[in-house]
Amino acid sequence: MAKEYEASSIKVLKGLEAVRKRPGMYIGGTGLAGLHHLVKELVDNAIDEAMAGFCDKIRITIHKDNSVTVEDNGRGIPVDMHAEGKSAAEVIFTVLHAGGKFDNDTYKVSGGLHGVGSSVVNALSTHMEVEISKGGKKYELNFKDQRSAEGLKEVGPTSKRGTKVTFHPDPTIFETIEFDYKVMKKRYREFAFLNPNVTIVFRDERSNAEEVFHYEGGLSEFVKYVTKNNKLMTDVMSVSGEKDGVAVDIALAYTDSFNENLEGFVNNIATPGQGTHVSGFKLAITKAMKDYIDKNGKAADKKINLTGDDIREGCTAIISVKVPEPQFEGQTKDKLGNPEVQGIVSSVFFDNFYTFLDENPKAAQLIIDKATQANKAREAAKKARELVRRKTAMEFSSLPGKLADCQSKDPAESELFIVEGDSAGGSAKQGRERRTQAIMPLKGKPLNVEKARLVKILENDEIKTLITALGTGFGDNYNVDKLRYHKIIIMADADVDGAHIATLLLTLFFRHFKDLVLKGYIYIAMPPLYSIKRGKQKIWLQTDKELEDYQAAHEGERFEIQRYKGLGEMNPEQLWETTLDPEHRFLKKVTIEDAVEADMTFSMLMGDKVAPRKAFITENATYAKDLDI
Ligand code: 28G
Repeated sequence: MAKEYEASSIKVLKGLEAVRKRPGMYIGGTGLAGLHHLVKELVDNAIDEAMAGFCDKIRITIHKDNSVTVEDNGRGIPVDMHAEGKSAAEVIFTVLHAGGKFDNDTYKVSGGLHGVGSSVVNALSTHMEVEISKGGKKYELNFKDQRSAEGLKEVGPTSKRGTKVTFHPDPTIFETIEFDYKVMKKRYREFAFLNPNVTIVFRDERSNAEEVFHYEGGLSEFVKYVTKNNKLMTDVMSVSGEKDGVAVDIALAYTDSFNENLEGFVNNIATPGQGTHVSGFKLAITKAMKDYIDKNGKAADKKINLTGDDIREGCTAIISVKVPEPQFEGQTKDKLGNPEVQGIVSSVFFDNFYTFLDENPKAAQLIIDKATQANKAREAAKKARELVRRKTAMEFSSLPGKLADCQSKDPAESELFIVEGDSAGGSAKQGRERRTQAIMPLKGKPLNVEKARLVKILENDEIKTLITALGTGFGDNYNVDKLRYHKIIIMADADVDGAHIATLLLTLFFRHFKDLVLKGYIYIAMPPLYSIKRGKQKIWLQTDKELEDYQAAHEGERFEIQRYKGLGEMNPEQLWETTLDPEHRFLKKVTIEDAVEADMTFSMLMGDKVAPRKAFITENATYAKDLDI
């Protein structure tokens, strides 16, 4: 028996050793995102337990020593004994892929990297402490360097139920073990909105911050939260139903915004790539509105042929489905593929929404009026777009004069710099590497697209030039395969004006070229503040803090400090050295961590309400730098 146990232990450790050798394969990487992934693995398990209906409280605590505890009040991980004298719990923490649950009657959190399980967390931790409360008894199971010397121990009686896991991430594996409270927080709020019966308590003992997420109102409160920076035109309406084992929950409201904002979730996982649940919603809302207008509309309204886009202008909706076996598609596995879900969502939503319209004629008329205005604007935009299209076709042979294009025709190696101001633009044109780098200088501030309808956007010269340069076309005519640069780099000063320009451009990309953001083509240049020359060595420093650290580390040595002022004050060589040269420059890739938050941020930054914008700018003093969309 002892021998057998030993043999199986060796096999097990080999499995975990594989995770330690190539952590990236299991958690995506060893940076901050990988570190956070460990917490996510555990929280996902707790969420699975909540979705199965056995748990209504999840606690997540970051401790002072950067260990993290996740605790749920579910059924507790099974403690029965397996072959070879091991408990089921020990197997879950030591055998790769045995961590997830395979009960067929529950929804699992299982897309892409999800669900690789608790054993991966153990594999990448120096220590791990597990406490299981179950059947009136409390058990402990401790690991050091992935091994449990004593196995599962019963330690006494308890009236509680649940699982509590504390892990200490291995500092030799991770680049950092400093958890980021703000980044982690978002996901927990979202989960609480999606699961109104669950309370999540998130604590950070390093700063004594604590947040309790619990939203009785569920998705309706989610919609209120998402639209808090817009003016609401209707109340929030919500629809819930179930069909063929698929649960559908939708909440929506209309705001005075020109954008639509549909956010899909499948088994609590956000689907920025949308999919069949979102298309089902779109079909149903279009059909319900059209049927309603046919039956009850005013004569004038009946004459207008509204499109789905018209009907969704200003619509904010959260579409959450629970699907037993979700199929995720697309490059980033963030698009729901199950074909049956479209019809299910569509039929659940249609009936309920049609009844709502029937019972709320005032709200119905508001939506009709909004859609009618959108339709008129769209017709006008079509004409403007025709114009742009014809011009674009002509100008392709001669790109706009303001653009200094690169020689390469290969998008993969081509870069477009959008540069604040003519003077920096001029230096950039001289300092660049002509073969692969194109420069487009911006005069003044670009148009605030958040407050303008399409017609106005297409009349704007700067935007026309930009679209022509990008090569993708616009709106219905948009084709990402025609993109001429795979790096589009926003280059603005590190001051308030520069931050504003960067934000305006990001808004344009986020609202009208979201694809480019999702694909990771948009960057922000981050010119350094200082260069240091020490002997033959030259290095660049981004911040005052880095300079202080450098000075402290090289006390008594001779070195030369140069401070770089705004872009406009650099000569072509300096601009090349600091911002253009791929060997030395710092670029920040713009990613959409959280589409819901990003949408809110833009509505707020570019919208009408002054107070939240002021608060945001004060909170994020270096705001373009940290703009987290
Ligand atoms: C605190 C950190 C993260 C968990 C449970 C509960 C059960 C379970 C977890 O079972 C094995 C395989 C398929 C059933 C299930 C307990 C059924 C009955 C569980 C967690 C057993 C896994 N009793 N809670 N795993 N399945 N919480 N929180 O990890 O057949 S993991």
